[in-house]
Amino acid sequence: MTTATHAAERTTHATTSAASEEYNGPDRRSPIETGTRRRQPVPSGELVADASVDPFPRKAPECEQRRYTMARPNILIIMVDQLNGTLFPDGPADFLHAPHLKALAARSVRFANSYTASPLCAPARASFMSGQLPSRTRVYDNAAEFASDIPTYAHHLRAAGYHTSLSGKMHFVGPDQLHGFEERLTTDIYPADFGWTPDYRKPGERIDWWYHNLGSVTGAGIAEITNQLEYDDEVAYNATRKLYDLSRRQDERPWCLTVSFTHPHDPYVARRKFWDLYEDCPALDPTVPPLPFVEMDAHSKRLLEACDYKAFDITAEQIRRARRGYFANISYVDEKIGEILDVLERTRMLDDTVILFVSDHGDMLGERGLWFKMCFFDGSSRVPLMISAPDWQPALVDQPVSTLDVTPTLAGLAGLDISAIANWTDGEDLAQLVNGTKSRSPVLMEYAAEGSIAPLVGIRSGRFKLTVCEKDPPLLFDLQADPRELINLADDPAHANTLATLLDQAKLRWNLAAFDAAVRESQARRWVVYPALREGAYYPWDYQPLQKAAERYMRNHMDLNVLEENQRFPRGE
Ligand SMILES: [Ca+2]
Repeated sequence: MTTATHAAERTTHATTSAASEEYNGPDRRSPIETGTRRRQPVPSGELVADASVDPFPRKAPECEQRRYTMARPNILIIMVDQLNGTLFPDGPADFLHAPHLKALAARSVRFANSYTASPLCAPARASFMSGQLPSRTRVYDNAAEFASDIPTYAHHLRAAGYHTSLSGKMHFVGPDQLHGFEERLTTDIYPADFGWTPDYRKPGERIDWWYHNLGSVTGAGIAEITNQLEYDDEVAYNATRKLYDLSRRQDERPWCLTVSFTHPHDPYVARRKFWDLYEDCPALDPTVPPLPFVEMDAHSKRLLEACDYKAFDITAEQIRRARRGYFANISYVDEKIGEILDVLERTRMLDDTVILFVSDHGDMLGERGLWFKMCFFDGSSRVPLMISAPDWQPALVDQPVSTLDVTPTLAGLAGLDISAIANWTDGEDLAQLVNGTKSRSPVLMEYAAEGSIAPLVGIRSGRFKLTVCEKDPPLLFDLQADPRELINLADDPAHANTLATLLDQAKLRWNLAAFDAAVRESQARRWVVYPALREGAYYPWDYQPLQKAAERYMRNHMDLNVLEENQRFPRGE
């Protein structure tokens, strides 16, 4: 057998082991042909993927072959989980040890009043990715399927020629674990199935095996490794590895990398190095002490009951320790973000990259006696949002905005035709706020998951925030006069006009009876399907990241001279 035949056989073998894609041989273009490429217009014609670098080479679809005339920035989305937006009044609060986020804030437009579309993980993320409210995505709760046919920013950008990838958490429920990403570098930290389905047929019933309880508060403290630390260590590593790959790949496409951490989500357990930073922290006590149960609004009472609050006697010291662990985990995530931004800078991509920092929802952190999220109070519903873009001057924007706005805003920054995606999103392009050409419409929120017995909807309009639920009296707060949301103005005759105006807006926007019926039908379907799927053999939808080890490092279907050159960045220095 000749050497050539051996080589051909090995190539055939590699093709087979790669499972799905044709292997076109190592890239034999010279380093000069493949070297410089930042912010180059994409030429028409087929793009050549370097299979030795990109683990998922794909033939360029037709849409990538369009001729782009403008330079398009790369996009790095850094997402965190459960980071309270009130701690980011203008970048990170002074007391937070977050040097990298503070540096990022200094180069960003900071949106001080940014709201999640829904204060719970899966609904928030489906809405964030699609720019659609939960009533439209039908991702009502943490176990509702995100349908594959709903366009996300990953679809929009990919169709326009972007390489799209995700390192970390997105809590997609259902068999589609990509939703427009070409690749995921890690699995998810949360289950992809229907197991966490709430049940509106049994209002007030606690589902003990998966509902939150206050054990996160009583168990706060120090640990060097936890389930969540293991995950985020992996997320950061894969993100930096991906950035190195993006810096040296042969693919001319701009990229959009989403890096999504699970911290500072509870449990409030942190590495000692970060815990120790907050020994003298001035913010360990909540600004609003626990409210007497009888004085709470109906939804807050339900949330406390859902958290089994009677089983816990929470002390002031436990509250301080929980908040300390939470702040420490902000510092942990800040360090990881620093590692990522450092690679971005050293690979010389920093100045051509839009960097967006956001959280899915907040955490009440013991304010008024509440923990976690699941309500529209600012601690739960407000999130940090900062955007650093090559053409945007750093600034602070006070006007309320939404995580729904991310999709149209990214589309605008990437040079897409916004009108082409406008029908697919409930959000608005924030460039209009940044350049002062348009103010934003009132910000909308929805919640229809655990702790609720019927959907809640919210409107933040100017200084006011209204919450409506068919089962509860309305809540109306003046965020300017009463930022802690302690005085419900819904019964105040002096604000009757404001209430009537906002209630009219809610009535125009939502049919709450139909919303409730849709949620109940979705839950009921899953209460049939999920128990059935747990009988007999179980086929998990949890994402299995493909490693393609035969396409990494040194392999004999590669020309090693070319490989060493292509895997180096920068070249020739
Ligand atoms: Ca979350």
